[in-house]
Amino acid sequence: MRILSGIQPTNVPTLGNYLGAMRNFVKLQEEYKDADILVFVADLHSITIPKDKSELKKNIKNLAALYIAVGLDPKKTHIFIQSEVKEHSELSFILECNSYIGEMERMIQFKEKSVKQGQTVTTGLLTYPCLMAADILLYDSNYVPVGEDQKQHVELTRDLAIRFNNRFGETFTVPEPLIRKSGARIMSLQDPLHKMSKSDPNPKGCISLLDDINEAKNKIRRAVTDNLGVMAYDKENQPGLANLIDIYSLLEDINVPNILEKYKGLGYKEFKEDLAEIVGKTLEKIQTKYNEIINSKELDTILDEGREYATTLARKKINKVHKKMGLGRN
Ligand code: ATP
Ligand code: LTN
Repeated sequence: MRILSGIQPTNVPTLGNYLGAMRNFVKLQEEYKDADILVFVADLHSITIPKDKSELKKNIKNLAALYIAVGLDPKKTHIFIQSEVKEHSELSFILECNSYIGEMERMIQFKEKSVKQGQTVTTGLLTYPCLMAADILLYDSNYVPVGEDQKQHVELTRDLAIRFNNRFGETFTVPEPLIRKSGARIMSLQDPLHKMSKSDPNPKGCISLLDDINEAKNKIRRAVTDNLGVMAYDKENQPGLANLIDIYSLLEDINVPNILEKYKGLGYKEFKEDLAEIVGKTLEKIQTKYNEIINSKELDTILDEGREYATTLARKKINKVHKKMGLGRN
């Protein structure tokens, strides 16, 4: 059984990325001991919206180091950089030729992101789901852990796999998305109706995994709540507080009723102070490991191993695809 996922290296990952994605990869590593797990840095995906060269370089390396810093064990999980395995681009083009423009235009993420881009929407932003399908299908992935927002792309991947198999004969495994119910959506600390996002222009709303620890704690202390003053979990009327309770619950592995019981009769201040400490400790642990690895030879060795492992699997699959379709001489 194979599990595969990736994250785009745009800015530094946030506490939302950690709780909604990265930490789940670590859990899967423990839960599915026999699975073959591949986790990659989706750098080709990130250039669908043009990026500054040196920023991109830095973010790619940071994300790779953070995968290890949050607990991915390179002995169990193969970690690699997407653009270093050329077969991703190769299969992506082939899938573009087996999909329809209408299918791409229907993707919710394309609609949302293209509105934001105005006149400068790249062709790559439109064909992005074919690249994501290539990432998944190259490795016969059975399960793809993603957030709710990526479900539609995995469903499209299934359609493309089934279509290709019907047309050219059995070639690809049809994957399934793996979506966790809790921790799916961490909200901005300044605007709890919007999700915490790496590209949020307001840095106070978002905690990055590499934030200065004291600054991060202050962001929790200053998080927007409400003036009701009652410790309750009410997403509609107290969305800011509910978001903080979610973060607390996920980081400490305590359920919501137990948190409410613990802080019954106390003010937000005590609760926020404790949460600030918890967030601080989490970041400290991650950053200690990150600092150890970021400039080490070990990181390069891990990424080399990941690239070699992925390339072997991907090359085999591409050769099969060429044969099935009649490309090349063999
Ligand atoms: P961007 O702002 O660049 O679009 P993002 O921070 O929204 O980025 P993505 O790169 O789109 O994050 O997502 C990486 C992974 O993190 C996905 O699996 C996504 O579902 C998850 N994720 C992103 N933001 C959150 C959040 N606020 N809460 C929980 N999970 C999140
Ligand atoms: N599109 C995803 C990142 C991503 C991915 C993948 C996730 C690229 N390729 C393959 C799972 C499988 C995102 O923006 N979060």
